Amino acid sequence: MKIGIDSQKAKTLNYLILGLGKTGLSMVTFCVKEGLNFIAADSRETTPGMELLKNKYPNIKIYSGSFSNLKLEGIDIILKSPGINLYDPIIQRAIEQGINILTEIDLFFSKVRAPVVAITGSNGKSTVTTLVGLVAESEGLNVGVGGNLGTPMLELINSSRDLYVLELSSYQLELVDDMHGAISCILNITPDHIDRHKTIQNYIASKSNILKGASLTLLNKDDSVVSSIKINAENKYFSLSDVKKNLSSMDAKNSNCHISFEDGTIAILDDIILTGDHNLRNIVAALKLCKLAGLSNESMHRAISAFRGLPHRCEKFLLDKNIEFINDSKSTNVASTKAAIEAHSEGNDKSIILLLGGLDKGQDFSPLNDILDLAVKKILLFGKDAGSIKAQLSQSLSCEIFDSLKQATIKSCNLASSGDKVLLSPGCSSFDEFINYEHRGDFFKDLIFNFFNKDSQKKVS
Ligand code: UMA
Ligand code: ADP
Repeated sequence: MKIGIDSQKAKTLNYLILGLGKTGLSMVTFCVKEGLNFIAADSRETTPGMELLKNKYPNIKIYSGSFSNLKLEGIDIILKSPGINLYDPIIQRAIEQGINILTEIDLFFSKVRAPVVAITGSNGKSTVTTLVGLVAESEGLNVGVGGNLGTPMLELINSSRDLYVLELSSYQLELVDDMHGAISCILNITPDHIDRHKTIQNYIASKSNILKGASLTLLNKDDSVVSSIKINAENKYFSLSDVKKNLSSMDAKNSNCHISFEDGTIAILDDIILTGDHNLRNIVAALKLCKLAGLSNESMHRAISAFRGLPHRCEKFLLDKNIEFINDSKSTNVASTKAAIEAHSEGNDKSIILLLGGLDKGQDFSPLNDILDLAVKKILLFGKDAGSIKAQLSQSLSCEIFDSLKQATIKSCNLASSGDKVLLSPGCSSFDEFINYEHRGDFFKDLIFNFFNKDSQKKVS
């Protein structure tokens, strides 16, 4: 049984904040503001967050170093950062000792009264969260947009907010049991983060927590895992197949292709800049969420028509020799690589040169074989797990292994000819070579611009 953080009792308890990254620091600020008794801990000896904390709050007690020596006596509640694994011995020890484990989500809902739209899924979270936020802004609302997207949710809290839009990861949702009337959405579920959650069932369970205590839920009817989740709240579905059915009938009548609700047209398809079915699916989900949140068709139309997509998600550049380069560095799982290939293939013309690799997180790459065979002329594998990925791909595919993304990219520049598409959609995490996916994508872009001696390049979306 969790202790409500807003109860009278809250100020009499002792809290332990675990992890001093972005989330940990936001929980420190929250606790200071609420006058709660706490200590903070990080398993690293020193972190940038720790230094910040020491300067800002010199009197706070900070523990640093292995959690195995951290005593839990006297602690009533642990406030866990998302990066700390549920299976970490300290969490298991706390559970055995009957200590309550809360997260930023519990703290967030103890303070927030404005409506909350909460979005999870294996892919598309950032795109859909951003889009819903842009529609709300276009409506003139004071909207807080963040969560896993970058700004910790506790930093968004402001009593003058009209709406919050949160991207939530499986790490953040792992322990959640009440979403306090949010409008919650699961976009899709495909295997990811199994190294963290141990089984796909645990991963699905974690994502499904977003539905607990929601007032309205929106699920993807076309996703077999998502559509079979049992729900108690009032549920709505979104479906690309339904939209496509409408599109083809409208096509037949030779009228404009558009996305409509019963009360009006929201978007003309030709005005949408993003490419690929996966993005159309994201747009449909975002629009349905906006509708559920009471936003107007006009604001949706304005925001959707202006949205150019986020950096590092199928970001396209047209360089010399009519070669298109696509930076999809945010692709860190097999499903997102598949979506990117599908979005950029035209029939079976095999015009794609794919850069794939990094840390494979134990994923199965064989589901890519069919689309690779159909649409990809050459696969340039790079990074730590290039060898094990190659072993899972069909032998008939043309693959070459490189030690680094740099080598693979230079090869792609030399190889590509007019009409080709060089696609960096690594399907893997980046930490073997880079700080994060942004670092990987920027590195790729710098390399190709230098190769073609371009100071500035023509961005096509
Ligand atoms: N730490 C420990 N022990 C551990 C693990 C971590 O002490 O066992 C410490 C680290 O030393 C570090 C701190 O915890 O000092 C980092 O905390 P964290 O890993 O929880 O990360 P934050 O800096 O708080 O950032 C988190 C999210 N990170 C993770 O979930 C890993 C960010 O998502 C999010 O943007 C941010 O909160 C704001 O909400 C990043 C991410 O990679 C982008 N998310 C994953 C994904 O998208 O796939 C889930
Ligand atoms: P997330 O926040 O869930 O990681 P993003 O919007 O940042 O989602 O996109 C991450 C990656 O997934 C990118 O490579 C993008 O092209 C791809 N992607 C986006 N939406 C979808 C979707 N609905 N299905 C599959 N892949 C997607």
